[in-house]
Amino acid sequence: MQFDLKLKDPKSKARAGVITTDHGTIETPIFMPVGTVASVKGVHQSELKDEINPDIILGNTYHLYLRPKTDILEQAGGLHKFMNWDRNILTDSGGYQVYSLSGRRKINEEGVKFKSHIDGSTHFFTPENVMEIQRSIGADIIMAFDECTPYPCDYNYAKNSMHMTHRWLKRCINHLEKTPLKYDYNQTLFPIVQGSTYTDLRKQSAEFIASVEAEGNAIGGLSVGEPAEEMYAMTDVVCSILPEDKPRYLMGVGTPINILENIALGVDMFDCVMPTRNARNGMLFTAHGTINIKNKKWENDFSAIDEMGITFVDTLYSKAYLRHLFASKELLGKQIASIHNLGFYLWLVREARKHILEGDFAVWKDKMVKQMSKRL
Ligand code: PRF
Repeated sequence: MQFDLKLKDPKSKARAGVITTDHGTIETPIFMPVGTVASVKGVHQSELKDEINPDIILGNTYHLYLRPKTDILEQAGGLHKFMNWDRNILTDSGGYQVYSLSGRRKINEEGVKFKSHIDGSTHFFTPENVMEIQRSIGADIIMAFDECTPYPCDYNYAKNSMHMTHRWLKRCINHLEKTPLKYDYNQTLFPIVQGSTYTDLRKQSAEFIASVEAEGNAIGGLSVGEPAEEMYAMTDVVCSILPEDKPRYLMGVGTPINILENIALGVDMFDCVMPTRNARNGMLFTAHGTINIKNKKWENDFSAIDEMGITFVDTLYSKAYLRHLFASKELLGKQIASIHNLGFYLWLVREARKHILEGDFAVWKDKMVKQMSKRL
């Protein structure tokens, strides 16, 4: 993997770059649509490619390991072939998904014992077997096994957990070296900074992560319920320590506003279920604010879903029609809203990149944050 930093914004810490892997280039800043179980929910691969056009999508080790299971993915020739997606894929390690299981898991130094959300069966994830599973899935970028601490988190818990995440990282690196590639392209491991909302721990973690000299670095443990200002403060501290010439990925973030604010702090990569999950609940993101399409006020509004027309659904259908689909619980409503929201998120990061390259990112960002704060 290679990262070329093209330009740094002089008025903020935003950057524009290009990541190159065996599955092509990724222009940064980038938003990665989430395809947890080998599907970006409600969106065809053709729509994803032609309309939304991300250079990379995300999959989840935890989910894919439980279903369809790694042997099926291996038989298919890896996740790319299984789901017919020939661009980049990143897989999360399961550190976060297992953490979300709270009542159904037990963490110790060796790893995490958890119960499947599908059939209640017991499984054990370790840094070692998570590397092997990610070799079988075959994503281009794979994540270290970490513990994502909850918010709020007691200082001592956060400190001990951070050190365990660091020890787990060493185990991931050692084991990955011994585990051969399964397919004919490379994979790159990203380590993850933790440290909850404590500045000293975040600094310590960022320094440790930087010291392993990975090809890209991630920031975890944020957007777990803390106020946005605390998240920004932590991102800022961590980005000031992580190497400038490597991409930085902020995991599980966030709203369109969170994304712009974190781009301004030096983050290059994002993922979040928000555009698709909120779409399925009838919430649309636009450049002028958010829309609850289920609201009665849209009942006889026959204007386009979004005049900007970023994707085909935006001008093909009216707000009144989309509201009707939600009122009637039609599947098509969720599909339309998902395409719209993902199209908007990808538009947003591409515009951010354009403004970084044109030199007016900071001004544009402030204008967009103001506009997008509205509820329509
Ligand atoms: N760790 C991992 N995945 C994640 C997170 C984390 O801390 C987060 C936190 N927002 C989202 N996804 N492995």
